[in-house]
Amino acid sequence: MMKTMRMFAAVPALVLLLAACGGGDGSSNGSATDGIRTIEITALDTLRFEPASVTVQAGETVRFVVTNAGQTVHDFFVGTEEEQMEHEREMQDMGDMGDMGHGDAQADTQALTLDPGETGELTMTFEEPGEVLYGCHQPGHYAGGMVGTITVE
Ligand SMILES: [Cu+2]
Repeated sequence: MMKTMRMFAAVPALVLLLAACGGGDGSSNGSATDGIRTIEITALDTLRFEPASVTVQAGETVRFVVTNAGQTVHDFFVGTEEEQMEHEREMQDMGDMGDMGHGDAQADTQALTLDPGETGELTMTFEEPGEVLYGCHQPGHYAGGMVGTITVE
């Protein structure tokens, strides 16, 4: 869809737009109203995401708004099962460096690390039908079942 592609291109430009416009155009301030669907997800200390599964359309750009409702740090890492396993290994290798250690650039666009009570946003486009996962890679969480499924139709 043309609309989807336009929105995807607009995301990196948002900071520039905000800097340049300074809020003169109040009627169109909203990336939130520009057709990007928002999916709210809550991370819980029971090592679960609520909801545990979501469905998106192929080519659709969605904004995940993730709230950590727990008392401990949780991650929201989006990737295939393979990427989840790889990320899990990386996190284990980093050991005590812990949550500040997401070294690779890829993780920066696919992952949030949320303190207790914190809410973060991740805007992504899923191009191909299939199954993608969102997992928490704090120690023991992914193994404990803290993973959800994104079905791309
Ligand atoms: Cu977690």
